[in-house]
Amino acid sequence: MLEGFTPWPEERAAFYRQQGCWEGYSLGEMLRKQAVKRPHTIAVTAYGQSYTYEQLLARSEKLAAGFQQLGIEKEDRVVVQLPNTMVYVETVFALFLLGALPVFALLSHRYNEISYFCQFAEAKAYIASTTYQGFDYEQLAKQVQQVAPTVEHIMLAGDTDEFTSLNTLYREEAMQAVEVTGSDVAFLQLSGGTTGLSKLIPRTHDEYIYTLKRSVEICDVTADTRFLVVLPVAHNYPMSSPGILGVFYAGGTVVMCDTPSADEVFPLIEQQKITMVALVPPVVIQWLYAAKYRQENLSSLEVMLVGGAKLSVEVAKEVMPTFGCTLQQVFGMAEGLVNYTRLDDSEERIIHTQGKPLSTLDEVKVVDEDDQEVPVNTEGFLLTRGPYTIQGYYKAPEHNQKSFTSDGFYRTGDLVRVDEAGYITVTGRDKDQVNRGGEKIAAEEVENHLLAHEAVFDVAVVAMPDRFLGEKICAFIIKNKEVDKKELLQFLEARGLATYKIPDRIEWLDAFPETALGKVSKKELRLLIEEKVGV
Ligand code: AMP
Ligand code: DBH
Repeated sequence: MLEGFTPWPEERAAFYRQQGCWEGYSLGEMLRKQAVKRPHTIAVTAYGQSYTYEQLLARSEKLAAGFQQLGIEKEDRVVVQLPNTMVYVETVFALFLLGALPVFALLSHRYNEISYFCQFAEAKAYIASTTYQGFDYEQLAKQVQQVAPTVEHIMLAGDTDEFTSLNTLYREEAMQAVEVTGSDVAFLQLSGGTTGLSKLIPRTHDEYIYTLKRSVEICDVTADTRFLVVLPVAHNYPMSSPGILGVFYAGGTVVMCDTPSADEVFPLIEQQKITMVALVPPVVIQWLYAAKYRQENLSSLEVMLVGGAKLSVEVAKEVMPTFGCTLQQVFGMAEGLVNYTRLDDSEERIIHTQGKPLSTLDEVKVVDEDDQEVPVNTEGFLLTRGPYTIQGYYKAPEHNQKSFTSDGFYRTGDLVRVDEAGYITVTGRDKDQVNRGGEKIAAEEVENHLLAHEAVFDVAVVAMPDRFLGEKICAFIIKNKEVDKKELLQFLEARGLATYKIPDRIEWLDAFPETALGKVSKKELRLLIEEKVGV
């Protein structure tokens, strides 16, 4: 078993197997099954290139053979940082077939994050593009290589003199079979994090495939589904709720696009007869606006999933009349629990709630400060346990003590209300995080970087309301010598902090408001900035 993975208690594992949730096969096997069942159906279309299930499997196996020749083996960690492209899909399946574990980095991650993932996961390889949207990942790879001695291989999509080009790795010779079972860890997903750096989340094939199976049923994904992925595909949401993997599970077609911008996406929806999309709230707002002036025929759209951050009731109300499709709210987390409104729910429910758990075996508790359950329809902290919610973060025993109860419930850090029918409304958050349009940022991580600047005496990072993104990052700073905003932001960039973590606003204070216990009152700071921005 993978070191650093918190195993499931025997009894619960046996129960989930007996209930038929865990079926014992891997994501690689899932693709193999589809290649036999529907070899000639198009699995993926990306920028004019399409592969059938049979071709996708063949490409992934060839790449797996190349990885194998380099020495990539079962349980080796491989940091993958690729855009929404065919290569992404092939790479991820090649790793699944080998039982190697992709660590799903985002394109917006920089030196700070990538070097940490490589070091912490003791990655054997790092896979990225050469350049993408103006950023030089080859240069980043060079920097990472200096500080991550376990990284033996750097493979880039594109031409490279310095490193290995992925193009050169597709082998004609068959890969050697590797036994990968359902109980093996499939990959390491990232948590938004609440303290310092992101935690890594180990998910097994069994539990992940179970979420795909249920998501496909709930979202009515079939072999006729044409799913457009516009969000960064490495996120848990577009990957699995139902995401590209759910579509592969059902034998449908994934169409890839690397921007959610309506100007590019609307023509694609029309041409490709897209039936399903998964969006975050800011993108919905942009699309609603674009729908007023754009002329494309979007009538093929049947379902629009929206999740990752709270969708406001006002925006939710406009979706169905504007796009003529069903809105499906999804409230999930890379740690596990995923909730959906159901397609046949009343409009009232679809607009006002974030849905109910995907499985009847999900256990959901809403508790007060003392972990005592509160009555129905009362706000409290959401705890959860179930057939696909992790038992612990990867190699984080101390953090796990805090994030899980002694009987294995995950403390989500979300404030919710649950109604008589089990439908959840997200009402707030009890974690020190900013949710910037679906991207989660741990306040402490940004604070630590700012504290490293000599002019910063103290800092507190809080969420500030934003009409479009829902929340943006505001850093309150007490300085001990002259410094301006521009210098601080450049400082953060030079430290290699991911772009989405750079504060949107800096506010100077002489002292921080304090709680009765003498701690910085972030609540007061949030009120202060709310008043200032007046949203
Ligand atoms: P992570 O743990 O980083 O995968 O982020 C998951 C978190 O995103 C959840 O715990 C919520 O705080 C937030 N989230 C996801 N979907 C929604 C949603 N539909 N409404 C409100 N918050 C959401
Ligand atoms: O925000 C998330 O992490 C998320 C949202 C919706 C998620 O992981 C998911 C669905 O699976």
